[in-house]
Amino acid sequence: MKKIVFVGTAGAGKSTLTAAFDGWMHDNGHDCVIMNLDPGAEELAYEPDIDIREWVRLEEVMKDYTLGPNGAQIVASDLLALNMDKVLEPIEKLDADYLLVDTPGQLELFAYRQSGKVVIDRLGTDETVLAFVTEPAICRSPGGFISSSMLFASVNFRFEVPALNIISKVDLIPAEELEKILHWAVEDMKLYNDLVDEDLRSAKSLTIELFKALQQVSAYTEMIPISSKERIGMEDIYSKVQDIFYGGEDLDRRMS
Ligand SMILES: Nc1nc2c(ncn2[C@@H]2O[C@H](COP(=O)(O)OP(=O)(O)OP(=O)(O)O)[C@@H](O)[C@H]2O)c(=O)[nH]1
Ligand SMILES: [Mg+2]
Repeated sequence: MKKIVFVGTAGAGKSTLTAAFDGWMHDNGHDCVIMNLDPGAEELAYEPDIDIREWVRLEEVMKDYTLGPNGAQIVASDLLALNMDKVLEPIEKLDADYLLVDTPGQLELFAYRQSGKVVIDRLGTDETVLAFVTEPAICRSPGGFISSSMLFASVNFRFEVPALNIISKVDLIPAEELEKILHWAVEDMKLYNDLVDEDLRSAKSLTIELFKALQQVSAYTEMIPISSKERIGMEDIYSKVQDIFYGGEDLDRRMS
């Protein structure tokens, strides 16, 4: 079973995309199941086949450890790592080609504490692709784009599995603005010129140095524009995932 793990900044649209992509997969005859790894999720737009909340719930962690929401997020993140055996056990019984994994909003907890690393290692690095989700509110300015690219590079560095760079909620921005962002991702000199023109005051020289560092490690990579609301870009995600796992050959065609 191949795994697609949706990670990204808080509120970027990971859960909504998990639901929309699941819907698209089923409508197009592809087989997939969903795992929710967010212990704090209140309402989800999908029905998870495996749900961390059966073992760890943020509200209960707050009560049991007498913690506020932030402290409880940290404990919940560590409990997630400790409960991975139980969470992964049901996967064996699920018969599907793809597992979609929705992760908690606190990217820094998931990515930099133990939990994310344990999850990815246990899912199997050879069978896993990361779907990094950012949104226009974060990356619509050149400086914001650099920050988002840093996060993308950092998640890549941490997990060492192939990653897609997804920009969500594109229904919220005009087409020409989206074009500009997508251009930055593949033409770094365009990004550089817009960065130089941006009014960043004292942060400018730092941002330019970061731009260069990211350029050196080839962190600027093509972005996949999607809107879960309007179901745009789902096929693009699927075909990129196919490219990664099968060199572009469609699994369903391969099996038939
Ligand atoms: N316009 C628009 N809104 C979206 C889209 N995707 C998600 N949203 C909205 O963005 C908000 C956050 O979406 P979620 O899917 O909960 O984001 P998340 O990344 O799972 O959030 P956390 O798990 O809390 O970090 C919700 O209000 C969604 O309705 C989209 O494609 N278009
Ligand atoms: Mg979510």
